[in-house]
Amino acid sequence: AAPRTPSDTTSRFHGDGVRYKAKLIGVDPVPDAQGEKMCWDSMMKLKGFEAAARKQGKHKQRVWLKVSSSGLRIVDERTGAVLYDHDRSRISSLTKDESDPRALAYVSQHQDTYCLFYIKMANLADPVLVDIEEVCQNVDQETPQEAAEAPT
Ligand code: I3P
Repeated sequence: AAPRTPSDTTSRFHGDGVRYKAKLIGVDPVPDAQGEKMCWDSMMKLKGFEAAARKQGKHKQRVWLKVSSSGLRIVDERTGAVLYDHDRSRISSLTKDESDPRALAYVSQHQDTYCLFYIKMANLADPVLVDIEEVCQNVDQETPQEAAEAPT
């Protein structure tokens, strides 16, 4: 593990990090690591599925989105089970949903496959976007070697 600096241990992203109440709108395999149109198309497709499911009386899964210095985790609110665990080095794009101030999406890379995660926050998405940017920025700015060499 990388040596710990004082700023790491005092950061609110240390350890379990910050958790946000949210719902999972959907998960969609996408062809690339990023791309405005690609992400938007995927989000609108998932939004369509959400609307169709709601018509059938189904509800979105309630989750916690946890933002920590190691990355993002999506945890089932009811069971506490970790549904997805994304190392910050795997987050390849982050999208603010211009059609919904409470929603956001990000793309996570696994080897040469990519998946978009579309999430509806219980509150405004802006502070969450800022947090994710802060955590993922560290990948580029502080530990590029570590991120590039992380085991798969
Ligand atoms: C609900 C309402 C909520 C929504 C919820 C809907 O419909 O649109 O805003 O939660 O989604 O069921 P209604 O007003 O007819 O009860 P979000 O705002 O968090 O999306 P859900 O059922 O998927 O939780």
